[in-house]
Amino acid sequence: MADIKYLLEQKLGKDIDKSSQEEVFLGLLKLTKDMEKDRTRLDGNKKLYYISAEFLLGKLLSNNLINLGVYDEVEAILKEAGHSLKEIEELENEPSLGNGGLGRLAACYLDSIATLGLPGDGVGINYHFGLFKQVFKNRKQYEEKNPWITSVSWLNPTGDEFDIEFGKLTVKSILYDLDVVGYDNGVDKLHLFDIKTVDESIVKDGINFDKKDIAKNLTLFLYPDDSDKDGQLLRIYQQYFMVSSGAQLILQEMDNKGFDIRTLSDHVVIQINDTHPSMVIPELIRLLMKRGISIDEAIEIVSKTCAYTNHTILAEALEKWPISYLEEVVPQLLPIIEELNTRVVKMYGEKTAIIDKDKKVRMANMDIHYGISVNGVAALHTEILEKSELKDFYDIYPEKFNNKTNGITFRRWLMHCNTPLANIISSKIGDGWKKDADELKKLNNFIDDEEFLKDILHTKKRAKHELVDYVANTWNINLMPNSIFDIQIKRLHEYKRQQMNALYAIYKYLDIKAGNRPKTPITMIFAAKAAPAYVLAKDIIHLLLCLQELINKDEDVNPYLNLVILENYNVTLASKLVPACDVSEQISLASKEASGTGNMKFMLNGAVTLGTMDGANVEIAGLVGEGNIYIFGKDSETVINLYANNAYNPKELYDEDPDIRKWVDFITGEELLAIGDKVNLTRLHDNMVNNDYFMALLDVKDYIKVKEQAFEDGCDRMSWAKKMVKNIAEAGYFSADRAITEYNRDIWKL
Ligand code: 26Q
Repeated sequence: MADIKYLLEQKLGKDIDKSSQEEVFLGLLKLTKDMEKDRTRLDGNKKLYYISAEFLLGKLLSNNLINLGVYDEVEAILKEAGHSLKEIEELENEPSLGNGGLGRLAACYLDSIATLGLPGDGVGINYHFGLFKQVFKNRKQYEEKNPWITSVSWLNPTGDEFDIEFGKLTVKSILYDLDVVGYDNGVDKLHLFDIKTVDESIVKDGINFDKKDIAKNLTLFLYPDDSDKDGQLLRIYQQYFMVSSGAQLILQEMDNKGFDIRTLSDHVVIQINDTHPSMVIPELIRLLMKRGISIDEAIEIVSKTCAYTNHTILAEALEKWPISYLEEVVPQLLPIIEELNTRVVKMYGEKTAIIDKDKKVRMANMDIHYGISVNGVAALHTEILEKSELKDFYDIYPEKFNNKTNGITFRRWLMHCNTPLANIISSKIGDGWKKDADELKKLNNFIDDEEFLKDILHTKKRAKHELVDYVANTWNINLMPNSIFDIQIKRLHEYKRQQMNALYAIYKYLDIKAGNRPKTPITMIFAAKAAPAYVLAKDIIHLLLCLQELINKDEDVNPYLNLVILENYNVTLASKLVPACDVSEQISLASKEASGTGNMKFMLNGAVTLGTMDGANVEIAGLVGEGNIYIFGKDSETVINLYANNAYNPKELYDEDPDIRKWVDFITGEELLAIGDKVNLTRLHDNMVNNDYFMALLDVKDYIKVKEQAFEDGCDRMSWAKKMVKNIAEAGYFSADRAITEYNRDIWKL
């Protein structure tokens, strides 16, 4: 203890109690980086490179202190000096280098790879501005730039540089490394590439900038809006920049270790996180050929090295780039991609071609033909890939397909975000679960232990109070700590159906107005960012903000029902919301959510899922059993058939069911029009009645019925506490450690 205090004061150049919060933060950051340097660099004969356009890291200070095993000690030292580690943590900018699930998954996986002691580094892009900062003005979303890099930060310059050639220009990529410290283990690295000529001053109002000036904008933003051609070209520039830098780094490391590049697949495995890094395949082939290897051999070597994870079955998210775009940005790859395509077509015909009849390059097709593995991210998702979306490929390569149900790191999503809960769990079953999550099953022995149940309820209440205080201090909104907390937090997308949840709010508002008061008050919490160009998603945000105003201001209703949509959802906010949740909303249209990982975070923190049989919800249901989850809605088979037969008609439901009509029409009724914007509300209303592509009206009645049941059950706290414990006890399966162990066993073989 004295040691850390001494070292920290050395960094500060003065006593801790004489230092400001900012000074203590910087001192801790430097000290943590020193401690990480002392950890063993994880290494071995074979190494994994996890390439991803996104790593949604979240703040790192506390996470790193936990993994170094010094969090409690540091907290105590600071406390003694009159400082609070919790407050100091807040000073760190969140690196929001991801959009959502896929990016956060990559961050959780880095944590587990290091924790399991595997040699495996991340490869990505050092965006200067992470996912936009969301601001609400006049009940609408606006976007602002979201800088995170400060003069002293987690980034370590390495001095490594690589030339990256595009059709029209050449840039020098420079490499920064972040240490990824495993829990009670060594360190891996996250390699983030940048260029020196990036110019932050080209950002005009909001997040607008000149998309054509590649030398100035290449690493400026995470995924700029790609709804136009310039945005799409910039995306291709970013992708190639990442994979060419990564491929050169990989070959350099091979050389440095004295390995013959012909033996690449013995020493390297590359996990391609969705199709954003897929150009690594032709790029590696090109680089091997430059070193004198024949094209046949180069293709064979690379095909044994790469593996592909699919994260979505939504058609619009499957990347297809016009050949002409690739010609413009990376002409050197075209002959290789064409050759790869020719070989595929010769062997298997046009059905699984890489270049389709519209002259677009299908990135996923390239990954599947020229990789060792294809995995989905939940059992149902993988089944749908095999049976329908990727059936033609499954018929050719059944042995390549495998499932890897997603997982989350329990260090961040329990030990850090909900330390009191982690402590009472350890008080019952010891702390073996921190390294072996399966041990949480031991909690099954305490489902009837009244004292334990009371402790669990007490912890939940405490978490709610903390959240209520935070919301009051940050936004001046007062929530009811004694209510049931019903939470839906995730990207705003029609398939996730926040709009269906809004229909519940309308139903409940009207029901309370009619005199039916819920036994226990209900707090509905949302948080979600909408893609800047996604009109309907922004309309749904507008609806929620209007409902927030209507409901919270109505004195007949607000003692029984509150609704808020919190601004700027990110990892930091999620860590405050997850511990406080009673009912976890996982209500995507069945077959559309590949897995979900928020569902796992909530479950681990003792929330009960209200969800459809979609993604990993299916596996949660299987683990906790019927009485411990609330399932509603049509199943994936039914939904897939409705699409196949074009048999869904929302207008019919709207016309024939007076309840549905009443709720939907409320969106453009006088109460909401008095608050909101007619254009947005009308457009949304029209879409729900005449389009409703993700079938909210199909499931809404069952949803409301089952949700009401959940809220009623929630009033009996002791029987609810048993459900909470069952959920925590079965959450071990969703540890990222389990997922990574499977990746290694089946694919990487490190
Ligand atoms: C593609 C083309 C053009 C522009 C953007 C994109 C694009 C960008 C981001 C496509 C997809 C993404 C992100 C997808 C994603 O986050 N998927 C989520 O992955 C999680 C981790 O596996 C799953 O749990 C979620 O179910 C899935 O939605």
